[in-house]
Amino acid sequence: MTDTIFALSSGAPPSGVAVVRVSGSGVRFVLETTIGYVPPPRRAVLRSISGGDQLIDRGLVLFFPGPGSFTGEDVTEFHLHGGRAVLSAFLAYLGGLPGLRLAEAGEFTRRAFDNERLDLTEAEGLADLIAAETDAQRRQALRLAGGAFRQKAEEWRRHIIDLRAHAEADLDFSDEEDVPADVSSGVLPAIDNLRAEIGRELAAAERGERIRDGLEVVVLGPPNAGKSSLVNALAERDIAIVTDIPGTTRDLLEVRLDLDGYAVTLVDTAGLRDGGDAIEAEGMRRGRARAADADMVLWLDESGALPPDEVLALEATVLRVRTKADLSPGAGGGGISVSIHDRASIDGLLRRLSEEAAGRLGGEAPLVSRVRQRQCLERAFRALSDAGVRNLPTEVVADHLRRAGDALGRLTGRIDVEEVLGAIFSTFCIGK
Ligand SMILES: Nc1nc2c(ncn2[C@@H]2O[C@H](COP(=O)(O)OP(=O)(O)OP(=O)(O)O)[C@@H](O)[C@H]2O)c(=O)[nH]1
Ligand SMILES: [Mg+2]
Repeated sequence: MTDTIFALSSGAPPSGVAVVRVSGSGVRFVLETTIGYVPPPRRAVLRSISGGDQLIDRGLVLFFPGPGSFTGEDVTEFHLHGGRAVLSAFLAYLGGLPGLRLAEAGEFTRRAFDNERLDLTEAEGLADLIAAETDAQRRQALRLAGGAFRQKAEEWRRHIIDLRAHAEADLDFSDEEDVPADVSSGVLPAIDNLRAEIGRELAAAERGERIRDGLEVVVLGPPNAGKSSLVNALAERDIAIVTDIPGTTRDLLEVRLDLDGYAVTLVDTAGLRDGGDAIEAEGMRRGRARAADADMVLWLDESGALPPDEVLALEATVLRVRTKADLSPGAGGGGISVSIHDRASIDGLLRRLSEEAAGRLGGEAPLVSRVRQRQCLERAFRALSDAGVRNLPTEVVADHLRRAGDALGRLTGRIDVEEVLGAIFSTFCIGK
């Protein structure tokens, strides 16, 4: 028998209402001691809630009997007033009951997973849904949490098991005359089809990961070009220090933007120039390193000059921006002209960035949104590629198919080592 766990599942107090969730075999006992009886399943009851001999609060209480609950165990929810004293009294009381302890991060979801109420991709979807900051992230997470990826992965895995059975039948009966010698002739095209289908999901994976993690846009340019001023203007927050002294910014500064539902991380950097002191040089090194992995670089320059070769050589899309347009209106130079004193020019640049984000991340949401998921699919893809090679001995084909199936089993978490699961669930918040 496992411990009965409890936690505050709603946000930090004070709040109007706070939800304390309890899961495990001790739930009925908790209900008996706090409200005097076990309420009917899934019906909210308004009750005085006491801890020992003192009244703690009055609130709604719900009981979800296992196995049809979120965790698969008996679960109860107390909807209390979200005051600090209310919560600390109630949590202290629960912690003093025999067999009860505070839940660890992600432990409710972990129990749901262990009891097969959800698979690993759905658990990841739930974590993403809680972390989602933008609409595209929310939609993607909801799809994952709803089982879209699990269903696909299970369908693929069943198909692979089926193909393996065919290949192995071929193996078992190859001596028997009444089974045709080319049993596997239907297997190879089926392997190729499956491989192509998984390949299509892999091709969309980078987009899926970007929706989740956000596009990286790094702001580069000479010192004093107005990089920090522009970052502040785009974010409409005073994040970076701005002075007329060249070399003001040294550390990388990040700000998250929500551009029409797409998450973007905007990074301010130290101005690029020859020389500068050791601190500035380190700042430039960090800026260059960040730009090397960026999706987009905004090259800022007062004159609208072309970026240097090192910037043009970056993999990122480089967008030229002429800054301080108010100082030399109508001046030439390529790229987009902006001035922090002209809101319309800032909004124009934001629109341009939104278009770029929508162009890269728009369309139907991909199934893959995490490196872990992509790696599992890649393993399955490689194993299917190996299995699809012509003229292989049947037992070799069967073994490659087994590897492909195992990779999908790891994706959904049905096959895995404890430490991987531990690492994933520990990233959840407490109370989830
Ligand atoms: N008139 C005008 N001044 C600007 C504009 N943008 C920035 N400035 C000024 O230009 C100076 C430098 O701005 P910063 O934003 O600190 O420039 P930076 O590129 O971050 O500089 P470093 O961090 O030193 O590399 C400050 O005095 C700003 O007030 C603008 O659009 N118009
Ligand atoms: Mg700066």
